Amino acid sequence: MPTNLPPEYFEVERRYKAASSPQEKISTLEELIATIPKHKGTDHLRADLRRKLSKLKDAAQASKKKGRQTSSFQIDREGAGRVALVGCPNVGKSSLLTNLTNAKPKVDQAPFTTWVPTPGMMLIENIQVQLIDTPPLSREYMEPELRELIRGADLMIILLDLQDYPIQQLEDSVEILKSHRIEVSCTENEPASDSSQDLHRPLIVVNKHDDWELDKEFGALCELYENECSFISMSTKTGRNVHQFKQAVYEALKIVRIYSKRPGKEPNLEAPFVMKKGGTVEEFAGQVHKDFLVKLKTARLWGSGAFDGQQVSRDYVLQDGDVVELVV
Ligand SMILES: Nc1nc2c(ncn2[C@@H]2O[C@H](COP(=O)(O)OP(=O)(O)O)[C@@H](O)[C@H]2O)c(=O)[nH]1
Ligand SMILES: [Mg+2]
Repeated sequence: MPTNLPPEYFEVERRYKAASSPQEKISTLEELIATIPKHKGTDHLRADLRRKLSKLKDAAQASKKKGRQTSSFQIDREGAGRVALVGCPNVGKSSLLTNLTNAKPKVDQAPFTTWVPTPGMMLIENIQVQLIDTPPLSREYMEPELRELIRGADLMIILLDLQDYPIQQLEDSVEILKSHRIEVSCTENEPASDSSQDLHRPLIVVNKHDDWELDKEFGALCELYENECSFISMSTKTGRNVHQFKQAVYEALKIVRIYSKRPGKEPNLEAPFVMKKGGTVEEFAGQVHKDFLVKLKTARLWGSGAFDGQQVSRDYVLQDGDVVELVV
C-alpha cells in the first residue's frame, strides 16, 4: 500500500466498503480511483482497483440481463407528464423531489447518495406531474436503462447549484449527457433540424438561490448566457420561487388543460383533461371517450379564443383552460 495517499482516499474507501448495492459499489470505486494521485508509487494500486471496477461492471450488466422485469428503472408513467431531473452530485435533486413531491428519497451531504431513479408526483395547480430523481451524472458510466429513461421523458431538467460553480456544472452536465449519447441543446432559438426529435431542450434550473444575498451571482450567470439560454432559479431549502419553478415546468411540457362539460351542467374544474399543445376538438373527443370520436356532431366552446357557447369544428385547436361541450 503506498504511504502517500490523500485523506479523501480513506474517506471514500470507507464508503466503498460500506456500499451495499452494485451501482453504489461501482460509483464509489470510481470516486476512489479518482482520489489517487498518479505516480509510479500508486501504479499497482490503481491497476488493481481498475480491474475490480471492470469486474463489478461486468457483474452488474450480467445481473441486469437476468432480472430485467424487476429493474428499478422500469417506472410506470403517471400524471400529465414525465420530467427527468438530472445533474451533478449534490445540486439538490433529491431535496427537490422530497420538498415538492410525495416521494421520500435520501438527501445527504455526501455526494452520490442516489443510486436508482426515484419517482414522485408534483402538483401544479390542478394537475400532477411525475418527477424522477436520477443518479448523479458520471463521466465514466451511465446505466443504459437510465439513458432510455432520460431520453423518454417529456422534459429534462438540468439542475445546477448556484453556490458551487454553476457554469462549470452546466458545461459538465451537457458534456456528460452528450458523451452518453443524449443530445442536448440549451439554445432556445436554434432552428429545428432533421435530428430534432432526438435533441433535448432541457429546462435549466439553478437551485440554492436561497435569498436575495445571492441575487448578484444569479444575475451574473444570466448575463453571461444572455444570448444563449435562459435560467430559472429557486431554492428547495427556503422554498423561494417554487411557484415560478412549477409554472416553468408546466410551460416547458407544452401541454394544455381542457375541461369537459355536459349540456346544462357546470364543468368540473378540478379534473382537467391534459393534451399536447395544438390538440384539436377531435383529439379531445377521442380522449374523453372513443365513442365520442365517432359520433361527434359538433362542439360548443367556452374559452379564450371564442365567445361563450360558440360552435367549433372538429379541427378547432384548443387552448389552455378551454371548456368544451361535446355534442353527439
Ligand atoms: N443552501 C441550500 N442547500 C440545499 C438546497 N437544496 C439542497 N441543499 C443541500 O444540498 C445537499 C445535497 O442535496 P441532495 O438533494 O442530496 O442533492 P443531490 O445529490 O443532487 O440529490 C444537502 O445537504 C441539501 O440539504 C437549497 O436550496 N439551498
Ligand atoms: Mg440525490
